[in-house]
Amino acid sequence: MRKIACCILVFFFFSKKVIAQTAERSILSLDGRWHYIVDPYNTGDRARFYLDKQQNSKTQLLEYDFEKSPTLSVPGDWNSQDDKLLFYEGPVWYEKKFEAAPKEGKKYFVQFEAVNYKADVYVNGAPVGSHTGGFTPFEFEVTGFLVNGSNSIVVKADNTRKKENVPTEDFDWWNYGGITRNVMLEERPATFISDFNIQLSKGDLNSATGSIQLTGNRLQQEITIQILEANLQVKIKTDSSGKASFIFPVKNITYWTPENPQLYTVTASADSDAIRDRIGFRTIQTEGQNMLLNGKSIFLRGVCLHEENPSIPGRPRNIDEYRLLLLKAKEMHCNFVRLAHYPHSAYVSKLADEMGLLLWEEVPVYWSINWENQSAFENAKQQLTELIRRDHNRASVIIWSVGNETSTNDAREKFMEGLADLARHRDSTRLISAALLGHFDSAKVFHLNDPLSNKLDVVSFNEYAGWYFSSPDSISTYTFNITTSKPVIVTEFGGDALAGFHTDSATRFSEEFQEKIYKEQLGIISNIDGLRGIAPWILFDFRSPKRINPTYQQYWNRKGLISETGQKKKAYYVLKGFYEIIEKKYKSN
Ligand code: GCB
Repeated sequence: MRKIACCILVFFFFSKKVIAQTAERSILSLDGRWHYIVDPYNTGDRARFYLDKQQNSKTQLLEYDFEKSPTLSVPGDWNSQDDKLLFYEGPVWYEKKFEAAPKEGKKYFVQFEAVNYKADVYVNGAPVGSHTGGFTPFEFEVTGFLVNGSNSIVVKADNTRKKENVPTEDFDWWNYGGITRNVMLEERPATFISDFNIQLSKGDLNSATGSIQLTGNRLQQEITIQILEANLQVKIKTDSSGKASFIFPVKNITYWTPENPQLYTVTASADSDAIRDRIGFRTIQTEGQNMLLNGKSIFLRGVCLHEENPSIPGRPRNIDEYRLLLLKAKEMHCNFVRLAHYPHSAYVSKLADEMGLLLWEEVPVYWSINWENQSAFENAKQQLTELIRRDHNRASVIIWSVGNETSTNDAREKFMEGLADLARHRDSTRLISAALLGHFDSAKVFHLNDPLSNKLDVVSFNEYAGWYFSSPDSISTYTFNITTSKPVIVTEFGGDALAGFHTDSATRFSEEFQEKIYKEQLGIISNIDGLRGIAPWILFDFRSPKRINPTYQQYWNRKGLISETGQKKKAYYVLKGFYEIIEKKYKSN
């Protein structure tokens, strides 16, 4: 197998460029061109496309042929790579050949950073696993399936929207399908480190806590954890299940902050395996209605993001395209980004660690999930678990969000409270929230009566005064009655504007209309008791099949502060000005 140097914390895999060597593992990238067959009638299972047959005689009846089929780039959604597939939803079969030389005593895993929505994976014709959920990483062991020489991998990616899916059938973003993120084949030792997490203990700047898990047949080993630049070394022993938890004192650490995003190289070495990652150390907690980063009060100057940017149609495909998204947030003086409404690429949290941005990460429990359906609940839990496991060492991530704008009812409470419990159980050090739904009453007072708030650390909500309610002129007459003793974040407000459409501020879809919404909203929101941050909707215009106005939208949600071609709208400057003032205020405190 071709060796690519690797520096990995298990389940974090970045582009070849940023990977550094450890002796124990090697990674073969399976990115590149993959053959594809569009299968609108779902023929491939019966016709056994996964056998990847070639035409080898004149008489053979073969009604598919990957080798003669066109190719798509992986990573990448199919919608933006083939005009015919812009609106396509359904199964698409992918195929790629790769060379391997499997070694005795090693284990091999094929890893996907995300496939939207369902993936059935075959290696050399054999099924190796299926995964459901479009935005989180997964892997299958393929040790016994690889052969020396040429191998074939076939993936059936199916983005059919279904009632029992998470998200369900109705959502306000493009249902980009396919193998949207990186694919790799990893060689590991027979006993390997399958999980490792370390961070400062909850509310304690002087101790680090975490755990490590070995998988394989030599489960009891000594592990050395090292943070060389901080002069720290600790030895621990795993138990008969391969697990060890630890807590140890730390000193001389420069704490991670958005202004100084200090990262340390952390290694965990067992006899048989070693991993390495760049990790920042910070605490996050609430105290009454205050939010404290490293014990100091913080205000979140945020913005929402979808995983789309003006440099490329569709999903970003490499780290630089993701960097652009975060750079634009930083330029606007943000210290916080809400990654809506699903887990974004692992590049984003890694970059946010490096660039100094705090993150809100969310699972696609959006609008009206099939709350009574046990398999939907299991799937939501699985997506949340995969996300936390992927990002539990990212200092940038301070909030796990268990969903967005879901109406209250008993089954929904049970479902979402279950997710909040799960997040807390898996990670006691971060805050838990959800973007809740409230309402304005006839006296223009906003109320939030959501029992889920009791399970959350931060009470967050979306409101659209000036867009879905009334017009910008009357926003100043709206008020908020949020009765909570917890910190509050306004996780969405805004309105559509077509970049370049200028007229008066009473005309919908004009930049002036949107600008006025922002000016007025910032006025009323600033009066909310316990307000600790805002994340207006949204940094960039994004594709949505629900936004069909032929003059202004044309399948784009136009609530971006920047257009899909990179043009900044007037409201952008309003928000930027507001953030500059807040930033100065917090610096001088
Ligand atoms: C919302 C949703 C968001 C939509 C936005 C809109 O409340 O959370 O996903 O895109 O409103 O534009 O209506």
